[in-house]
Amino acid sequence: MMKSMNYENPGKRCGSRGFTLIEILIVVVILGILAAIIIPQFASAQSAARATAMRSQLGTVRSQIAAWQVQNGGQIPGGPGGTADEAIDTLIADGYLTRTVFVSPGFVWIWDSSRAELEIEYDPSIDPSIPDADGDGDGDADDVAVIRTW
Ligand SMILES: [Ca+2]
Repeated sequence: MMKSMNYENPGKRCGSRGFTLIEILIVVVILGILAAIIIPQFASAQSAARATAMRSQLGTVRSQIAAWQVQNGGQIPGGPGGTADEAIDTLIADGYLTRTVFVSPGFVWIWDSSRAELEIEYDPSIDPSIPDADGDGDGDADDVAVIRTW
């Protein structure tokens, strides 16, 4: 009697049932589709955040240059003919900045030491992953142009 019942349901185990291969494959495919949707959005948000962070840094350094000039009789931080790094080092030495302001890869400070004007440019030959400065979801020549106007 017992032997005949086992032959009727040879694949059935008592009390537990696992997932079939098809069920597992369906779950894996769904997770893959979700990842393909979500990961590019993270990359886009990261690119936009990188542009926003650099713009914020630029604004901070510019305002501290202006404050330094007010306190130092309109002189040029770093001296006439100095570089952007020399100007920033002067601000750090005098307590206007707490540390060196690092630029994200591809960004380059442009310092006009005759007028104490700090600009920033993006050089795609240094880092071709141009940050999305205009918020349209991609990084291209338009973003390089936008960064130049900051
Ligand atoms: Ca863009």
